[in-house]
Amino acid sequence: WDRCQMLSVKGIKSTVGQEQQASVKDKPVLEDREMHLARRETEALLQEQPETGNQYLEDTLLRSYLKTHLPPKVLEEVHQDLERFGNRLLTKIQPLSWECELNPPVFRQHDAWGQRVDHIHTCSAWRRMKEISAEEGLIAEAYEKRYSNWSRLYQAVKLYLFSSSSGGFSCPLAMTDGAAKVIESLGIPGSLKNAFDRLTSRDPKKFWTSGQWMTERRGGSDVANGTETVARKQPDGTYRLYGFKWFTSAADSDMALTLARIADAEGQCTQGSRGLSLFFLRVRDEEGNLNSIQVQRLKDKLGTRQMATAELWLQGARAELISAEGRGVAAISNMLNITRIHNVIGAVASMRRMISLSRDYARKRVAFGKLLKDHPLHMQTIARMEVQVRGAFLLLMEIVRLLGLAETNLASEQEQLLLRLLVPVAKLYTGKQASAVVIEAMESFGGQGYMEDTGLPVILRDTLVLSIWEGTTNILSLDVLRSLAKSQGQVMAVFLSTVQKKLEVAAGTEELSPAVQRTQEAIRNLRQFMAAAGSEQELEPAARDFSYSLARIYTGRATQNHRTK
Ligand code: UCC
Repeated sequence: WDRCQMLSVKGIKSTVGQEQQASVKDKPVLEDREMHLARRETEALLQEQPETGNQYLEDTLLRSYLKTHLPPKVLEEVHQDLERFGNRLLTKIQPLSWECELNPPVFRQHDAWGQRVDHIHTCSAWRRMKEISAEEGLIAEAYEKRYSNWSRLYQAVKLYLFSSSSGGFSCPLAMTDGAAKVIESLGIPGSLKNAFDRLTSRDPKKFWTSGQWMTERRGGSDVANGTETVARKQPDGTYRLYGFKWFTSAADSDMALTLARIADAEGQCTQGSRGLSLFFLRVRDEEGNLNSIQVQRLKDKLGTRQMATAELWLQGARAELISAEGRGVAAISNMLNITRIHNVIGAVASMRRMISLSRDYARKRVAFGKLLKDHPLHMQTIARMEVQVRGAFLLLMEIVRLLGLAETNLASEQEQLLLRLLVPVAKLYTGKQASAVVIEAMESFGGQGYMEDTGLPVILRDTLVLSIWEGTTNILSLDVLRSLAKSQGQVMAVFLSTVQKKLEVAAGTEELSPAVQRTQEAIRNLRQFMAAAGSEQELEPAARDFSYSLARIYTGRATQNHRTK
């Protein structure tokens, strides 16, 4: 049917019926001619592949942001490293990423002789990604703080560039960063010094990645009621954990942080959030044997297939209590906030990658007698996506700038409050935004966007998870309300005054006036809504819309304030 359809579309009058009627004598001649035509037509359908060059050099917004904000000395060093890294990504790392996609992890529960081995086999490219992550200091950079408060932002920029070429390795890095942050916030106790050094190491032989085992069978969002894992204290002060972890990403990691309920002498546990404590554990011992853990199976996911996500039985896994008893959720929230920032990085990176490819394609692909870039409607669609990614990128930079200040004790109280609010706002907003933008960008390639071997569907699949893991859109909207309640409204006061002040600066530029006015109007609506809103319960149904408004107002003002240099 395809060949017949193709020939008739091109005005060649041939149908299967006619072909069947041709005499046996004529058949080879006809077939020859059709084959020839078909081949020629196929060749005419060949299209140039969309490509990107050095992702750092091509990202004008990123470069202008760094130029505007970084001190000159830092900029000089960072620029050199990022240019080199951009080349490494293009020539060495991107091919590995595709290898990871083509060789997903394989789980072998038993060996040939029936022995239980629970081996998760990962491909060499995946293991190479781990080494590269250490060599590039993708975690270390944030903890060495050699550029003081700018180190966090610099690390985020490297992760952003790495993200779309990482073959899914961004996920273990997110949790590794989160685990390092938790340990650092505990003051790096002696028993965790080795783990901290390894999580933040630049030596591939020493470097560890961490998992974050929070999700159990009864659900991923309601951690307080869903966690069944029990911790039993041992005579030596350590604990043994018994339970079933239902969704453990990067199951090939070296260590994990996890929540459990400590059983008392009668074996009773406190239910709810107050019963949860935080534990550190090694996944394997020095000999490579699992720490009383059994792997039930690997998850069959829509995307992030490069990464092993497993169901794990903890059958007395030896662990160390690292939070105060009953303070597990508060202690792991440091990890959550970091992984949520990584989620934003992933969202911005996937949008940026798809739009860069789409733009390149528009310069190469001819339709209706001219390049796509010369079709105004096509370019308007790309421009709209570009606005989205720019806003999201500037929101991300603002968050990591604030985080850098907080981590070097340079953040004011207002800046800390703003950071607390912006993390869930950015995570929930960009997660949804990225899915929409990536689908839109996919369409700009026509049917080719839907073809597996272009690699574009991989980006889509991996993007779709961003609104789900690390807190769904609604859970994060409630977290926004939680941050309001906990600060007794102070976060909103800081948010509004920050936006207002910055808008006054932007208002000085005439061409920005309509945009500034629209943002002012949005702020007025927000104020009215807040004045009319009652209790937190009454606010709940509006939590998502409210959070979206905060995201749009903040990105609107960030876009208006940033002048490309
Ligand atoms: O593991 C997963 C997949 C891993 C893959 C990671 C890769 C991602 C990067 C990708 C890169 C490309 S997914 C599992 C993720 N699970 C979640 O995100 C859980 C979602 N649920 C929540 O976030 C809930 O809101 C909970 C669990 C935090 C709610 O628990 P509680 O116990 O009801 O919370 P409370 O009672 O409100 O809070 C307990 C304490 C409070 O402190 P105190 O007691 O001092 O007032 C809160 O203020 O924790 C504090 N707290 C926080 N503090 C809670 N949330 C936060 C927060 N976000 N920031 C600061």
